[in-house]
Amino acid sequence: MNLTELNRIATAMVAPGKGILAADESSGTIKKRFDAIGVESTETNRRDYREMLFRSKDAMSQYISGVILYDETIWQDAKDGTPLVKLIEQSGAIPGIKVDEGTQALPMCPGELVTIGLDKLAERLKKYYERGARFAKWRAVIDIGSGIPSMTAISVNAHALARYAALCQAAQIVPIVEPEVLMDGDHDIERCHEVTSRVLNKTFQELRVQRVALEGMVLKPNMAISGKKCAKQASVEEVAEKTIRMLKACVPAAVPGIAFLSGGQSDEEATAHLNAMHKLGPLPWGLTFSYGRALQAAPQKAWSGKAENVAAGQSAFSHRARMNGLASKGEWQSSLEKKAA
Ligand code: 5MM
Repeated sequence: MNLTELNRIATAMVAPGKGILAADESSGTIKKRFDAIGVESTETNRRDYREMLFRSKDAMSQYISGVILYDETIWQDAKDGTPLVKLIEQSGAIPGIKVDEGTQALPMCPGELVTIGLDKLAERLKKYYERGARFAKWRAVIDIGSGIPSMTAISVNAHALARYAALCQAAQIVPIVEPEVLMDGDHDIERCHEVTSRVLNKTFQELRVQRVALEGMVLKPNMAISGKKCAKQASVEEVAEKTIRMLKACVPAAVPGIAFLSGGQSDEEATAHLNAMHKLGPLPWGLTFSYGRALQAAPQKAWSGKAENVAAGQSAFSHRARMNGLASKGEWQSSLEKKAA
């Protein structure tokens, strides 16, 4: 393992002003997104949509540091025959790959999930590296509810995240470690803060046990935030303050960067929260976005599966990428959104 190189890539993934595009929706998830805009989820439509994003010059060259791909996408070629991975590289961004294989019910723990995909992972990573992937992603899902999460769910998911991360580093691939505590439910921000802290502490404990080099990874956490159905929604300032307090307590400074998931927040909320956190600096790690929905909802709507809307889709994507790029430096203002509208 060349840790200097892993650290160089991890640092580039969280460079100030840039963040990660999570375009790794599995076939089931992208179908849901396409259903919402009335587009059939065929292999060609998925390719055309993602090609539109990766050919968005402004966004990709200025505000996107890396793209997380799904297995299907990493092997696909653009309409003109150029591999999609090459399009990403040519824009200056780093290609990455989702390597988990989704979740399964966790035995003995009703309502809880464990992420799978460790079997033959070393072989798969080798092929992905040869294709150009320089980082990977694995997402663990932790739900908050009555009596959950159990310590069992937190523990087995942290163990799998660390097994995955160690395999990635051995294959010279930077692991994005994503333990997502869902924002579904009516819990308040305090409960999210408490559960996420437990999950992060356990995850870093496992990473250490399994000898993962913290300097060669990126953390992708949720923010400390109110549950979607909670009657009392925390303010932007409170989310920023609690999230930074939580991360400072749980994430070692050796980690080069933290890139948030958006988790169902609105586009503008996700941007405002990241921006507000940068007002609380200096911070010990790079802090940016790795958004899926909060970067793609607008371009999906603008595109709606029509070739004549490609320019509109790209401009919607570039706008969100720019807004989040500014937020990653604490330079975003809501008036910039209004001006663009
Ligand atoms: C883009 O969505 C990713 C894939 O999810 P599925 O495996 O369920 O299709 C997801 O892992 C994503 O990378 C993160 O959760 C962040 O996405 P959001 O939309 O929460 O920012």
